[in-house]
Amino acid sequence: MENTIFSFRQTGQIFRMINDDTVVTLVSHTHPDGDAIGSTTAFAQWLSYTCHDAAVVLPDAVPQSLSFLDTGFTDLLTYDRDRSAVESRLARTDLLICMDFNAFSRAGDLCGILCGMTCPKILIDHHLNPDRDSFDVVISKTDISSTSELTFWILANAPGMLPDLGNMPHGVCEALLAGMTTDTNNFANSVYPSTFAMASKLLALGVDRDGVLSRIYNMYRENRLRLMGEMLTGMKILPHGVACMILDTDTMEKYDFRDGESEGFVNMPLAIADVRMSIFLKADRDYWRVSVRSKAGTSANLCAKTYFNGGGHEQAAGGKIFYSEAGDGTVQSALRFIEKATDEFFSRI
Ligand SMILES: [Mn+2]
Repeated sequence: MENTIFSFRQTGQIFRMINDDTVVTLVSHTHPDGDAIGSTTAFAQWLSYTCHDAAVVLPDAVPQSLSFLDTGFTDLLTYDRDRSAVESRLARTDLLICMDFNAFSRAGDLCGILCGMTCPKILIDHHLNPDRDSFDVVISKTDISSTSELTFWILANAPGMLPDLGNMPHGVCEALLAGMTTDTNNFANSVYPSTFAMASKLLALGVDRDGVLSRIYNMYRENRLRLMGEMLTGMKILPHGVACMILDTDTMEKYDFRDGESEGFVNMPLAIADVRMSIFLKADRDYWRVSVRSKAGTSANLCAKTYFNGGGHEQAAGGKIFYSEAGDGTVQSALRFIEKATDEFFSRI
């Protein structure tokens, strides 16, 4: 039976870099999402299962809504909570595997440490424009649903994996399914034939998809839905079919907002026929965190890259608008900034 759709020539190279006593640390990006946490914990779990010393390090805490992915099977350390543990882990790391981001700058406060590490570094990612020069081995594929899917095909070719994947641990299967599900918005975008093939194989292996879906989508606090209502009520429709929603600190306080609770909000305005692009802003330290989603034919990536100090995928990207760029930190100035930027963007193309 043919069990691998993709086999990367680098897979053998990666596993040859991991000896019995290699200390492997898997790292992902700031504000980790389901794909970041799913892919790193799955890979770490496979390495532990095959008797290696593996741990996951993230710049920020795992949001409550995704905490089910932190099964405790391997260590998961976050730099915002436990700086010294992260620093000592990275200091004794022999091999760094960076997943679901394309450059060290996406690792926030960890960026400096990661850049300074002299051990071999591997990148496994599905974003555009990977910083190849910073890594010894790069597996970068953009026409794939998620890093979790990429990880699935890498593990399918891992030494010791049975041809029918029958020894892929249950926790690995669940984490990969969860990561792919969140990145595709439950099979709504970035879905390829390989994505269904992966899902099909995982189901055949007995993964409880209903359980995974229920843990991802049916475990939110009431506040998330109340906040969603307020965001949709306040949504602005700007010229050129641009929808904009802004979450400021006052509104966060009103709903006792917790990290991860605005996940998916940015997708909702695309349900409106005339909306071509949806932009969601969330207040952060001295900037607005920007999420951009677009319908086919409009490049969220180009818009985020040109105007919001960011980028990502063609239809899903992110970035930052510093309060100083927008004039000040008020909602009104942010809205004016978005209106001006998108007017220029759509007038140019
Ligand atoms: Mn991803």
